[in-house]
Amino acid sequence: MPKPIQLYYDFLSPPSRALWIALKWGRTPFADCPIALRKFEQLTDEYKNINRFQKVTAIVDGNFHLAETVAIVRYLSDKGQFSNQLYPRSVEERARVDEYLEWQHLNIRLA
Ligand SMILES: N[C@@H](CCC(=O)N[C@@H](CS)C(=O)NCC(=O)O)C(=O)O
Repeated sequence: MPKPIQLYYDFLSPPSRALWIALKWGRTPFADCPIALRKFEQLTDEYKNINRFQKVTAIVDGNFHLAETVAIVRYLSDKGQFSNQLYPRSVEERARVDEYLEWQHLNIRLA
């Protein structure tokens, strides 16, 4: 059985919360790796080796490190490790979800 991904997150972070809930809901196995933003744990050298941008969310999958929540969703989906109900396989349905994922950066997150 492959080693589960490690998920670096903080519940203070909306994208982290969304991904954590999606993985639980979709029954994607992952190892919990909380990073306390209030303690500035994202700024340690140790975490910089996990995510060079020093933000949550990030994952480690074997030797592969990836940041940016939306990129993580697409990566896990391509690997068959993300719920097809949340991120569909059909080109049109996926495009509709992608439309929202691109829209939310400037219209929900920024504010
Ligand atoms: N677009 C990124 C946003 C990353 C981001 O801005 N994370 C914030 C929390 S929501 C963070 O880690 N802030 C800590 C810092 O800037 O030091 C994603 O979706 O993962």
